[in-house]
Amino acid sequence: MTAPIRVTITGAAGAIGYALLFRIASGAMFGSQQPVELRLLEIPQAVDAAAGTALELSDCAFPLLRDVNVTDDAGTAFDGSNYALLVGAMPRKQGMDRADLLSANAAIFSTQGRAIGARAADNVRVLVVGNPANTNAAIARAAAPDVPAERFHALMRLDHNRAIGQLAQRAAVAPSQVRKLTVWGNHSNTQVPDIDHALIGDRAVRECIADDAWLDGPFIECVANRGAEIIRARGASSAASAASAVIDHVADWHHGTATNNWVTVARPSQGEYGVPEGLVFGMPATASAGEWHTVEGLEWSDRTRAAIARTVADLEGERDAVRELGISI
Ligand code: NAX
Repeated sequence: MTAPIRVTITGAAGAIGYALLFRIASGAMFGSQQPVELRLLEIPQAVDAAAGTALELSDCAFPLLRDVNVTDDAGTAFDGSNYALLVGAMPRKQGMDRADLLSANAAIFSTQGRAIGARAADNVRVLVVGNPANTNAAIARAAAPDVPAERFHALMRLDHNRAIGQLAQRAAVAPSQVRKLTVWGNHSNTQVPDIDHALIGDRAVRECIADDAWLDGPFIECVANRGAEIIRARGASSAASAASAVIDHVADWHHGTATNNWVTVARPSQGEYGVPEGLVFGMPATASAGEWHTVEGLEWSDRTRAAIARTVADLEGERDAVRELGISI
């Protein structure tokens, strides 16, 4: 019998949680032979709603789902956790400025980081989804100094998948034909989708889609502002696509990335590409045996280099605002 993998999901009663839980339980994340246990963490006011979702999980009779536990206690939620998916966060409310938002989230992610450090399994891997995701991941990492820093990621796979979707549509090919693209930097509108090394089939994107004006303009604008476009169209933010990106990210972490490809992962910089150490930064990476390796040596165009300087400054601004709260990240 294969031992179950324990997955903790925070914000389990939210929109992304609702789209994510059933896919994890069905085997989409770890495969059709791997049992899972779910630990759902919510704030006290939303525990009943999460418990309702747990009833529905039971009603699906998923063969791989061993156990579901709902709690508002972080220690209980992260106890023995192998994967911690930090989805819940404080949303920006009317009248909140960036400092207010960072401060509210610093409290949440410090608490959860400490609980992960104290209670999670030795092999715990952490993916932060709640915004501002990159800086929240840095905060959680700083609160769990005994967990290796490279185990704390922020979700930028949605940005990556959005870029693939746009290119595949434009070239009229299946998304699986698009490889080796990168979204550098922050999961914000300063992110830098970069297709200069990307391929469609075996041809360079710029050769296959011979329209530099589109690639350097509307394509980048679309990917970087897709979240706002979804909100305008649906009246609600991306949920199923975000959950799908979480599945992709963790599945790659667990099983390894495909050969001859890389994906975008935001993880603490170790100084690669001159990015200041510790910033949780979207970079090209491959995974094998549960470890990620940054793809090094890619060259940047002048345009990409200037855009990357802006996304670095964006993240440094968030980092400095958190430091002003007395939190050392
Ligand atoms: P919802 O507002 O639907 O759900 C959030 C849930 O988190 C709520 O149920 C709330 O009770 C819970 N929560 C809040 N504080 C908590 C805490 N301290 N502990 C446990 N649970 C807590 O938001 P949803 O649409 O699910 O989005 C969740 C987060 O993902 C947001 O911060 C959102 O901005 C972020 N996103 C990040 C994306 C990414 O690519 N990194 C894309 C999608 C999404 O925008």
